[in-house]
This record gives sequence, structure tokens and C-alpha cells, in this order.
Amino acid sequence: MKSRRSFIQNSFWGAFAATSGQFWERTSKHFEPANDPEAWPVVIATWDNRKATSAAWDVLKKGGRSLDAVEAGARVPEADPNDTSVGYGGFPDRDGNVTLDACIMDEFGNAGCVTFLQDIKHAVSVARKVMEKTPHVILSGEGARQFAVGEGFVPENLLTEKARQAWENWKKTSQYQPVINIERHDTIGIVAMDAARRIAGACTTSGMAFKMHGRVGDSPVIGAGLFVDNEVGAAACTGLGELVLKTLGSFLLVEEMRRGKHPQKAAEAVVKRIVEKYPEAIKDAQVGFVAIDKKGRCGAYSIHPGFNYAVYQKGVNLTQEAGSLFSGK
Ligand code: SD4
Repeated sequence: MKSRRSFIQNSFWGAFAATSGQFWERTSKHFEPANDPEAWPVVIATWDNRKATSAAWDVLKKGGRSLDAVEAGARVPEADPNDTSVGYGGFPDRDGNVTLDACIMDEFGNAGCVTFLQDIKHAVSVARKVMEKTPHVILSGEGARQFAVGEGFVPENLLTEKARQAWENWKKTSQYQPVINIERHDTIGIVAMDAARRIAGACTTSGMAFKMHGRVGDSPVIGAGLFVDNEVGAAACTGLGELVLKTLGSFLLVEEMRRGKHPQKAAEAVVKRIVEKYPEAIKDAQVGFVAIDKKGRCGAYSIHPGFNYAVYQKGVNLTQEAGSLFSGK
């Protein structure tokens, strides 16, 4: 690990530490698993989404397709009213509307996305229909809703009492101050490789709590919240979407793996890139990545501590704390 001295001597980090007035340090908690298996099937998801990785594993263990696995996984938090960042029960925008963003990508590089979708809980499944049944990649807003209804999805009110109360509470100050992870947001990005080494991924969210009406984040944008390249691997992320949109973090991570990096090192490189590019913005904002490569190796990394992920591999479903660039001390 770098000494504190060499850390300060590094010009960028020195400048950053000096201006931030905080005692940021590189954390020693890098992901260096004693056991870094090259094994598949494997599925990894942002946050403690073990129920989702378990649903995915049910597909994978039977020799099923990774695309079906990631969809099954993403549907778990979408249906959970207690998950206030995804699907049913998600926190609304600042006008009280729950609006969902999701995408999915298969081993052939096909992709489907929905943005600003209302009234349909399983946004990831609508995204899959966009991919499979239309010549398009993205459907948005009312058009996405109409398409979903035409495909048999049943509209329902996604605003739970718990989310409505949180919104009422927020309205007392109406402070538009998105701080992510820090509040332990639970957007799910999930990527998997099946027994036949097919790689797929999905990402689904209700986005930033109390966002502006119409705001779309990174999660439904291919290359930002998710990217899959069956020859190389896949990556997905969570956190402040604006930062990821401007850096195409998931695409970048896959490209780092293409150049030969282990998924862990690739995730670290992308986080560092985001931090170097937006040193002011990252002070209060979190971004965390998960990744797998074609060898079945995993990686996860975030800007700040507090990001964890679920990984199901070799029959074991675990949640692990990810390493982070800053220690937060
Ligand atoms: C967004 N990236 O809409 C999402 C939010 C998120 O955990 O990941 N929350 O910006």
C-alpha cells in the first residue's frame, strides 16, 4: 500500500486532499481474496441483493441462460415494497411519481431499455420485451408504458404508503440534495455468466429519490449503468447516475478488462478515472461497480466505503464489502 507520504506527494491527490480539507486516504481494504476462483456459473449484484443472486442461481444451476438469470434476479427487488430504490415501493420523484429506469443486455450484444416508465413494476421485463420484440433499444415514458400494457403488463400504483410518507417528509424542506450510498441506495445491477459461458446483465432502479420529474439516470443507459461484451465480461454499477453518465463507467470497465485487467483492477481503474475527472462532485457522491470476466473472476470497487455486493459462485451466496478508493477517515 502507498505510504501517506507518497500519497500526499502525488500531485493530484495532494491537491485534492488539500482542497477538500478532509483526511482522505487510500484504503487498504482492496479486494484481494485469498480465494479468487475462476469458476462459472457465477452471478454478482450490487448491494446485499442475495435474494436476487439466489433467484439468478436457481436458473444458472439448472444450466439455464444467463439472460434469464439476470432478469429473474432483477425482478426480486422490483417486487419488494421494502426496497425503496427499485420498482414497487421505490421513492417517487419530487412531484410524487414513481418513475423507473431499467435495461438488459444479452450475450449477443442485444440490448433493451426503458426510461421514465410509470405504473409497471417489472421494468426489467419490459426492457427485455423492448429488446426482443421491437427494432429499438430504448422506449421512454408514456410510450414505454403503452408498449408494456400492449405486452400484457398490468398497470398498478407503485407508490407505497411508506414511500409516500417519506416523500411528504421530504417536502417539508424540499431540499434537492441527492446524496447516494451514504443513504444506502439499493439499485440493482446484476451480471452473470452461465454454464455455457454466456454473459448477460441487467440493471433496474427507481432512480434518485425525489429527483426532478423526467430525470433519467445511468441505470437504463447501455455503457453507463450496464455493459456486456460476451468475449470479455460485463459490468454494472450503482450510485450517482450523473457521474456515471458522463464517464460511461460500465463500458469503460469492460474495455479495461479487454486490455487484460482483472475485473478488480478494471473496477479500480474506472473509479480512479471518475474521481480524477470530477474531484469536486465525488466528495458527497458514491459510485460502486461490480464486474465479471470471461474466466469467471469477479471484481467490485467504489469511491467511498459503504458499498457492498452479493456474489453467488461455486454454490455459495455471499455478501462482501467492496474496497474503496477513499477510506473516509
Ligand atoms: C441513478 N444510479 O438513478 C441510479 C441510482 C442508484 O443506488 O444507483 N442508486 O442515478
